[in-house]
Amino acid sequence: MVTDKVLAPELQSIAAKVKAGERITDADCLTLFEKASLGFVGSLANSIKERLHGDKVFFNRNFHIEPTNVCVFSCNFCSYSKLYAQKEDGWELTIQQMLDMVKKYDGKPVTEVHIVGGVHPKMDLIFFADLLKQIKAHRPDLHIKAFTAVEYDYMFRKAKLSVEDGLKFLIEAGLDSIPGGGAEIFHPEIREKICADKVDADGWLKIHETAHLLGLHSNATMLYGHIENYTHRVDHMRRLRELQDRTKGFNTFIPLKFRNKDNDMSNVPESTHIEDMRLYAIARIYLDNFPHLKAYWPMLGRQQAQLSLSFGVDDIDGTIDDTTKIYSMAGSEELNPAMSTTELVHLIRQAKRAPVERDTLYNEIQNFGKTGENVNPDLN
Ligand code: V47
Ligand code: SF4
Repeated sequence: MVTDKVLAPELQSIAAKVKAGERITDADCLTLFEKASLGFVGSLANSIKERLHGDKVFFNRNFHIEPTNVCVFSCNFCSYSKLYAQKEDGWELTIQQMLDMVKKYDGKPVTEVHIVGGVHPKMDLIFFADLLKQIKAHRPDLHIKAFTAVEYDYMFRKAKLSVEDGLKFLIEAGLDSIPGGGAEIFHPEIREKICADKVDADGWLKIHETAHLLGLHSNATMLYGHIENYTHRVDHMRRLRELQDRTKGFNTFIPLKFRNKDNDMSNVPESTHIEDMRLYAIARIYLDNFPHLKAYWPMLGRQQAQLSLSFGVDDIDGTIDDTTKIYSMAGSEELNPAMSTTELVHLIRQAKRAPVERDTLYNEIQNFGKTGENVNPDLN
């Protein structure tokens, strides 16, 4: 428990708000970043997580398709992309190759495909609509979570379509929801230094708002732990909280820890584990209108992801099945990210939580229960 007596008055006031279920202000959030210990924010965040979800921790059975790593943009933190001019180093998958990847999962209980990649000038709206249609025709029950706001912005501008018309076109083709990538840090002071040439904050937020108004759900990310300071983090989360107040369309907030291998920011040190956990906890406290907080284990590493379950996190993404390269190329210790359902269940149970398999929209598929309960012989 948090003991009010030994706390600075501003921390006492924040603790009182959290206990009463009240929203904290931007200034409170900054105070937490500047002054609060890991134990203090962790205890508050865990109480919020338990109020929302009890001892449940969610995961899903999913795989990724990365259509290309060729990209017209040049984000300084990106270890993954190859410029269009040097595309001999990159890959470009055909629709048939991507469909074959989907077919590999025939008869397997995956519920989601996550499609995201570089921004290739020749892969346009028609190409991707065709991809979505063919995936849906082959496996109608597979949820397609596809393309970041950065990819949409480029695709729709090239097709000379409004965001609304472009999204409607892709929904018609089979799009089910939108992942949270491309948000990075919204504040222009930082955005101009790390990813100057891609969609700006207003463009990113407009695409998500339009998607929400069309009935889609989406996620939101924040790339943290590089050259941003605490006020930039608060600004980023404020913009997300404001949009969520209007639309309620976000499912999950996903902080993404900056990894510094083989990119133009390799001189910037990575954040410490303590700062990582403090950030998860503060995000859980501040983003009171986000139902879920995700620790993306391929990026954070499985042990840190497990630890984050005590700091407000209620979701650790999914099985992945070694189908993403973004993080291994950027220096994550997870070189071939794949976890069987058995491993995910075990990892969550070790943290004394109850693993719950969900679909993309957080409908519960199976509650495996805490250690020793509901042991299912068919975990894989
Ligand atoms: O936008 C790129 C990040 C994101 C690095 O919605 C890096 O469920 C750290 O958004 N260090 C794409 N991060 C991935 C993404 C995502 C991942 C998992 C789940 C979901 C979801 C979304 O990857 C990019 C960028 O922020 N990224 N390079 C790097 N060096
Ligand atoms: Fe391209 Fe995305 Fe990498 Fe930026 S982060 S260079 S948009 S692949």
